[in-house]
Amino acid sequence: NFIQFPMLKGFEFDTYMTEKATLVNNALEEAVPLQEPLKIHEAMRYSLLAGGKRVRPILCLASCELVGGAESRAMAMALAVEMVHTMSLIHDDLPCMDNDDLRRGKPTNHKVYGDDTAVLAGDALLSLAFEHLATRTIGVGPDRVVQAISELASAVGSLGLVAGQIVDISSEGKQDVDLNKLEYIHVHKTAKLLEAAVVGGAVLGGGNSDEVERVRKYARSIGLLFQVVDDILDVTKSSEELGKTAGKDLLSDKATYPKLMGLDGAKKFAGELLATAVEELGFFDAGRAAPLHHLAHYIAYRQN
Ligand code: GRG
Repeated sequence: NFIQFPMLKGFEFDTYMTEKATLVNNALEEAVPLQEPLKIHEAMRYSLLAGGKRVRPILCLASCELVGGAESRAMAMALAVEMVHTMSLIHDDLPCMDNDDLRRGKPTNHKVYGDDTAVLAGDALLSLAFEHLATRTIGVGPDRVVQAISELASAVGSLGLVAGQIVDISSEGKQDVDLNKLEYIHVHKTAKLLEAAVVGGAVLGGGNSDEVERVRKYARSIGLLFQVVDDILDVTKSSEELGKTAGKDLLSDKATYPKLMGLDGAKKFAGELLATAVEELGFFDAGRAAPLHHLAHYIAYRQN
């Protein structure tokens, strides 16, 4: 890596991630205090504070700093994005969606609090995300705050996450999912929110329109990269586990990148997406771009 990308040298990425995640975790804890009605706030906090890599909020803060903004300007946006992400996971796990029992290593929200409370906890987090962004953003003019709110709203709605989810659900068990449809699902379910995080960070950090469009392209690439790598890991983990229990990729007939392009094809595509993301960062100061550069590599080379 360092030979291919010398600009990755001399930056303590692990320390950076730990410090930013701690900052985000403390701020989330404060943003959703335990208060009456206890049940709903407990359920919201249960999923929001259950760990998670905090990739989206860290991307948001890194993007703000890339364009020269103080991190505090994008903190409310970073938290809002994580609230939206968490609510989408709570709803995704419900029996009427994916019906999952475990999330972030713990029983899912509805398993602990019941379906009714889990739906409401998701709704409340979605609403709080926008309230928090609108009322807790500091040091930024109203035009930029409105722009950030609008980015997040469009990433979530019927042309964003919800679009990805409905097309995904409608495709279940069907054999007609080609590369175009697979890309549509992933761009909407995953890349849109990453895009809102990165673009929102740049907008609140004071970025000009050229800078904002550059980071948008970066985010679109790493958003899709995230999913392509997820699909690759499913296959590679499955083959490691073969002989014990076959991984889900081998058992399900769900379309994935390795299934549609072959494992080598999927790896090549991941490499191209990483290269596109890195190219966009080439237009910024290398030192300031180091965190986003490392984040792209982290997404490309993660092992889980
Ligand atoms: C957003 C209004 C609204 C409704 C939700 C259920 C739904 C519509 C959308 C599903 C979205 C979904 C579950 C997308 C998958 C996203 C994804 C890649 C999750 C894993 O993200 P990580 O690895 O997880 O960052 P952690 O736990 O580390 O945060």
